[in-house]
Amino acid sequence: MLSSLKDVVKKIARSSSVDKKLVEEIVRDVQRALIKADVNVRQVKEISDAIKKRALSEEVLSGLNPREHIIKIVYEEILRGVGEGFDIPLKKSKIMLVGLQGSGKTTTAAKIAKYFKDKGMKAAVIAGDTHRPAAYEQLKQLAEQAGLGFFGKKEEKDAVKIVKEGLEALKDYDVIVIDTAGRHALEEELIEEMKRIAEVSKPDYKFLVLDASIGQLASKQAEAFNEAVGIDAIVITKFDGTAKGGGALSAARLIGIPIAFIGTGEKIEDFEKFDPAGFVSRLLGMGDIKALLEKVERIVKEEELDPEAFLKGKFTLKDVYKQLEAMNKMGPISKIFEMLPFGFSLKVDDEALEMTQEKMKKFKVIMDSMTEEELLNPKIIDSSRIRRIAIGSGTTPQDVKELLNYYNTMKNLMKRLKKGKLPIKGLKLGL
Ligand SMILES: Nc1nc2c(ncn2[C@@H]2O[C@H](COP(=O)(O)OP(=O)(O)O)[C@@H](O)[C@H]2O)c(=O)[nH]1
Ligand SMILES: [Mg+2]
Repeated sequence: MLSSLKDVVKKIARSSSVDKKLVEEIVRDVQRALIKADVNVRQVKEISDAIKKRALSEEVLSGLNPREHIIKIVYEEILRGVGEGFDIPLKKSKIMLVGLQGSGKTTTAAKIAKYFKDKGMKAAVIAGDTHRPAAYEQLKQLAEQAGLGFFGKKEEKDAVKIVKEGLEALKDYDVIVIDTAGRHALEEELIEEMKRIAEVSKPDYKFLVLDASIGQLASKQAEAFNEAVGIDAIVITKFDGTAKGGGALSAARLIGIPIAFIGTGEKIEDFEKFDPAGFVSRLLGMGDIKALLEKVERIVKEEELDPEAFLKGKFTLKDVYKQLEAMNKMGPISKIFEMLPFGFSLKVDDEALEMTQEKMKKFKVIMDSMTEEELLNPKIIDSSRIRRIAIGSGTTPQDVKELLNYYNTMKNLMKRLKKGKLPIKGLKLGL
């Protein structure tokens, strides 16, 4: 869902220049993507207006190029439009789930308990849905499968009684998640039952389980449940199967209720804590860009490595030297490329590019034996120079040739990047 946002970021990254026309195009693309994802229209306008205004007026932060600057703005404004996360502390607690029938409560009950179990806590579930005949079996199976504590009574019709007994029976557990019955609509009988279960269980948290596929309707549902019983956080389910997931996200934001978790599939492990920043980065296909940018920034400071020169075709053995220094900190060149966004991963399986610590040291020693002229213009290094350099550095001519081979392979790679034969034309390292 919202996959077209990735294309927006790609478009920015591949653009040769950033101008008003590009900004307007980007704003239109963002609008289209958000509307397709069923985000509330007023919010779409707010987000796109803010992007446009900032992109056209804000000064580019020093250290960023104009493309990075625009991507940063898009990222920040979309993040602002997404609901907040809910940090649930890892301590003894009772969590009651509410929501309409079919929204994913029973599945989510097991998923939440499993989440805490994976953090090393004792977690259990209570089958508080007596409305749906199969609910007991469903939760029991899930609990068994995930190794969770379980309490339920198959024949009992009084949900309040089950919850009361369950809390007593499971009092040694750290986290207890209470599943409840839903209806097709929020009706009086359901509200009554939710209130009574809340009274006897005194939950630390009440989570509303919302099906993402209902899109913007999520906001009405959340409002109604919040009014009826009070909601601490939202769990959005079925995020995997819908193009309308933006609706539930924006609903949470509009109502001001944080999002605790997101369900992304039927299996118990298809579940994640909602982390807005990480979520939006992924939405935009930005990979580990933040980490990479920080790293590059640090290295540029330390080594005075010019990141632009790094990717330029005109590139001497002196740059190789700097690269080796940088690699010491960033890891091998193939890893650096893997960290680039847009799913761009360069298969660097060329043996010439393989770099070990040992080889790195040897290359540096060899370069230390070269003249300034040779470093700046490696073409002049013929076989007699190779012999001289090998002797001077205590290596073999074979070693010197290996370095030159590495240099040529790297130089070609840089040329291809510069010419745009690889899909990150004109990009600085880090974008
Ligand atoms: N694809 C997908 N299906 C889900 C997710 N959560 C629940 N479901 C499915 O939705 C259906 C209803 O879920 P259930 O937990 O029984 O909902 P309840 O009636 O609210 O208890 C079941 O078929 C679940 O497997 C999810 O995150 N993704
Ligand atoms: Mg259920």
